[in-house]
Amino acid sequence: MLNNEIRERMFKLSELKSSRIILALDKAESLNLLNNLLRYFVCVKIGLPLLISVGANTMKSIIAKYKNDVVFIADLKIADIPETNESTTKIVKEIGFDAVIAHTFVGSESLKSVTKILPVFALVGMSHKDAHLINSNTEILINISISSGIFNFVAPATYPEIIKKLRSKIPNALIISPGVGAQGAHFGSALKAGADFEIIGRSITLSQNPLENVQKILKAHEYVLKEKTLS
Ligand code: BMP
Repeated sequence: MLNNEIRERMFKLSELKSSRIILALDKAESLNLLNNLLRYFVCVKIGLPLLISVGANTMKSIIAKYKNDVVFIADLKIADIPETNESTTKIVKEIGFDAVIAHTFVGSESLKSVTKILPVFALVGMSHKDAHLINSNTEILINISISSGIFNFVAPATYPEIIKKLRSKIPNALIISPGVGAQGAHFGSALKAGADFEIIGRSITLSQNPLENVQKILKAHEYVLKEKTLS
């Protein structure tokens, strides 16, 4: 899938499902959510702990089973020399993933070796407390992404100023954002700041009643999106 194809596919699924949720799956125990709640998610972001615990072959069959209903993003935060990045991305594509998340600080050549194989979401900020180094260099990281031909980004809901900066610098960027729910930012706050989708893990995966929580999140999103169209 090409960069603009993934964007189109995500917005099409979003409209079809009336959802702005990307489910973050990091543990094998949460895989049952794919059977039960997939109709509410636009993408499923598979984390490294899940991928290495189930292995490439199992992941391949999981993706094959659900690939028509959702976009699969490999959250490997790839960050290596161009040749190794290329080898990793080829395997990620072979498993069946539609896109991959990569670090930007490694530079343009490393990123280009990923993006020639799969659409990339470039990490230009992180959501945790001591993300100072990366978060104080977002401007440089955004420029590295642009020079690598990448306009899809991961930016943190816990630092909405980064999302705002990104949106004003690249009005047509595709922005996905973690940090809502378990990490403290309110549901809908990343959308309000300018993100297109919110990445949500534990608020759904650890919930006693995941469906109820998904519905709460969808309501919060609906409210924010309505306010945005009115303003
Ligand atoms: P949760 O909603 O449970 O906090 O999950 C957030 C997900 O997003 C996790 O899979 C985490 O690895 C990822 N993530 C993040 O939390 N912050 C970042 O800056 C980048 C991420 O990929």
